[in-house]
Amino acid sequence: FVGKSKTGPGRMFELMDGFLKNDPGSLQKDILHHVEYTVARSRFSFDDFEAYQALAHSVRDRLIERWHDTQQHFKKKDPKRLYFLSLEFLMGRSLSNSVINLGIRDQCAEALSQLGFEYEVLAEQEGDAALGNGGLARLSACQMDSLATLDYPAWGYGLRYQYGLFRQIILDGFQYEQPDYWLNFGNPWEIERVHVSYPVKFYGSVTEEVVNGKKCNVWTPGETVEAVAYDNPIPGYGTRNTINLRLWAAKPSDGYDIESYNTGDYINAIVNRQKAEIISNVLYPDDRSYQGKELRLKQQYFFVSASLQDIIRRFKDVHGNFDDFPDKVALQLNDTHPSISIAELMRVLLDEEHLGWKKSWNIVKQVFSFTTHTVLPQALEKVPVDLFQNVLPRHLQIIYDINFAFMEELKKKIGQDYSRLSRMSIVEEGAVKNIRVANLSIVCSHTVNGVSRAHYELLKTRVFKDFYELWPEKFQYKTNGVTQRRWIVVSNPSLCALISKWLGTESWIRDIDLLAHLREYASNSDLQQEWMTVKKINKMRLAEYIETMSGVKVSLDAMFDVQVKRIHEYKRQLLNILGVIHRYDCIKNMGKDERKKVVPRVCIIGGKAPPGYEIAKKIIKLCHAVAETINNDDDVGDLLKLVFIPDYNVSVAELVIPGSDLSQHISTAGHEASGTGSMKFLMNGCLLLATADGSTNEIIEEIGLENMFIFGAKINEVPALREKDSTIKAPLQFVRVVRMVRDGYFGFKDYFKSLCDSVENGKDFYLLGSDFASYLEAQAAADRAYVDKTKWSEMSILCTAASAKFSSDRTIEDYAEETWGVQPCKCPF
Ligand code: 9GP
Repeated sequence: FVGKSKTGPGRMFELMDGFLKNDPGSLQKDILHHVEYTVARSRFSFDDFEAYQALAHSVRDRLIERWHDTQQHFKKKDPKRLYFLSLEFLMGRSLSNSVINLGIRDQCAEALSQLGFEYEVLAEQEGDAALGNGGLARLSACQMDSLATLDYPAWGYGLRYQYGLFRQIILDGFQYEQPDYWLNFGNPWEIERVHVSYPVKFYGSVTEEVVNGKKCNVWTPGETVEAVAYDNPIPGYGTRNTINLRLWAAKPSDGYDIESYNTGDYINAIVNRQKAEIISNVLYPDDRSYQGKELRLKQQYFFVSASLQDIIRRFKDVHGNFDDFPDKVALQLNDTHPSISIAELMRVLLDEEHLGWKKSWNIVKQVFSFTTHTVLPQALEKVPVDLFQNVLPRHLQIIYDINFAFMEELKKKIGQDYSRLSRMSIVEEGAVKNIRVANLSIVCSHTVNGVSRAHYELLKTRVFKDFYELWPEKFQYKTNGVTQRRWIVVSNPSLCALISKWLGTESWIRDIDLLAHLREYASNSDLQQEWMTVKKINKMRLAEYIETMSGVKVSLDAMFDVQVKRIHEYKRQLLNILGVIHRYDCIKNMGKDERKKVVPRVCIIGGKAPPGYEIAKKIIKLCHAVAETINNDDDVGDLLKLVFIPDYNVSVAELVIPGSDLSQHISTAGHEASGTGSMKFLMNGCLLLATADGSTNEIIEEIGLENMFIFGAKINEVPALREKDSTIKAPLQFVRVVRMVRDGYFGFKDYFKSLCDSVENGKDFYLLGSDFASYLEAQAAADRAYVDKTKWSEMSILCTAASAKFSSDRTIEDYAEETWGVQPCKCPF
């Protein structure tokens, strides 16, 4: 104990009345305590939101206890720790996940019901923590859950953006972006650590000086910003282990800058200091490209500099020198966003710890592992050298030195192959000189991971071919996974109960391989019936939501066919909409008898378009325009509905996914690195209509082609198809539906012209035309399967059974063993 207390630890514990108890009575007491003293409302009068806040604080108290015990245990054992560096985490809501992982959901519900509140209603009060764009960010959140559950000694580090991903508002079918000031009503899930803060420096100049008889590069920075820690406890399921997600917020530095005050302009001096906070203000809402943005570079450096200072401080608390650093520290680079940490660690070891180049480099190359999440060359970050020079002059020097050593080594291996040398160089020459951040990450990491087998193949043969040929041993892949805690237990409680009933255990929630035993009952008619009842309950929830959001009433007998994800041309929401137009066109041209055979569909699309991505925004508008026509056509009625779900986010996904019958993952083959949405749908017994892209190839192996609807060109066929003019191969149906849009059948003729142009006249880069016929065939196969209810329910059960491989628990175990070299460290309480 620090401080002057004469009270021993045992007595302290007694005074605290031991650990907090989890029975409904104790929870109730705590809730009321927080109503009165934290929320500061009278315990005789508080509303749903206040009750949510009090409940959240009661749960948080329990998280903090476990967090303390876990950190204490890690400190005592001093295991090798994993530090997961990511600029994005899409955590969603914390309450629902925390009460499940702590095992106190039912107790909370009972405690609340005696107070006159409903747990579900309170859970809805929480806004999403949306500190990320899409797949990469949600994957980080799933992986944190698995790291905690599997007892790994891990920490996450990121940025505490004031504004999360924008809110999507739809007006007249057009997307508008509104800021998501998610902290407006406070955030009970974080703990501000005012005493954990580090100075982060920018700009300035570097001079060569002699320090202690040695030549050194001395960086005199021009700006200092303070990074303050906000801790977010992440509880594991079925374990006391609770790990930390530390997010940094920028605050003006305390340092007294006499000069600016001396100018006499006190107000402006203060205003300028306040500008420091801009760094952690806003998340970049586009995962396609971040090239050349000063603020983006500052965000990246800000969070890695603070994180490394924190990591090194923790290490030095126990270790006298850096010899053991690689045995105690694994640094995971989640994409290239944190890769500047390589240069920063080098700088600290060289300039602050004075270890010399050889020793510093030897440490650096042992600690970093890098995972890339894209196949799109335009998404590989580049930073203009001029920008680097201005913002981080010392880091640029270090990167040049690393590159020089690398180029020398490479020349020895490959000789004077200048074209290859220039492709592999960390510095890109040209009119604008750039730092290629991916090259830096590969050169300096011991391992480079892809996120699915197909992605790995593309990395090897296309994206990083030169590097693979040089260092094949560096390249690995870890197929992505998602956490069953969030994506079944929290989001689909009825299915969770049903699975546990049939497996006779809840152990699958931690030991996902058990889920495969569902296969044994897939043809059991009792299970099938119960399974479909659960599906119906979830469809009812979703139908109610759709009606509230869009006013469209949908029939529960219809197949709910869903595509929810970021809107991108390569994800091909346009193919989906053109398919819906085709279906509509067919129905309109059918006779009465034929119509009787039509399988009714509710087509659901949701997702945000990056604000500056014109074509993506037009796709959203087209979806609304088509929906307007179809949904108001009495001639079609319940046979077809099209709805767009606005502001798609994690909590909306929790509602949509369990209520889906069919889901679409239809990217042009070779464009989706992995895809994780498909895994969530699969877990929830939803059939997949997909291209053989990303992880889908591995899903096929688990469930079999006969239980999916696979269509379209294969990855290796795409380049050749692109060579040809794809419109020549486009079938008549395709030409016809594009013409309907072009001719203004759905209005907005001029507005949609460029959208139509993007898939015709030899410009169909994403091959909608050449895949259209097989897409329609796959859709027809899904219709046929849906009619046979027994078959469909069996396939649905098989989907869930086949999803075991796609748990993030498996991904994390693979990373721990093959990449990070970390072991579980279980808190003994
Ligand atoms: O686009 C990929 C997606 O395929 C993958 O599943 C996900 C997680 O690895 O990362 C996505 N990438 C991004 O979100 C940004 O590049």
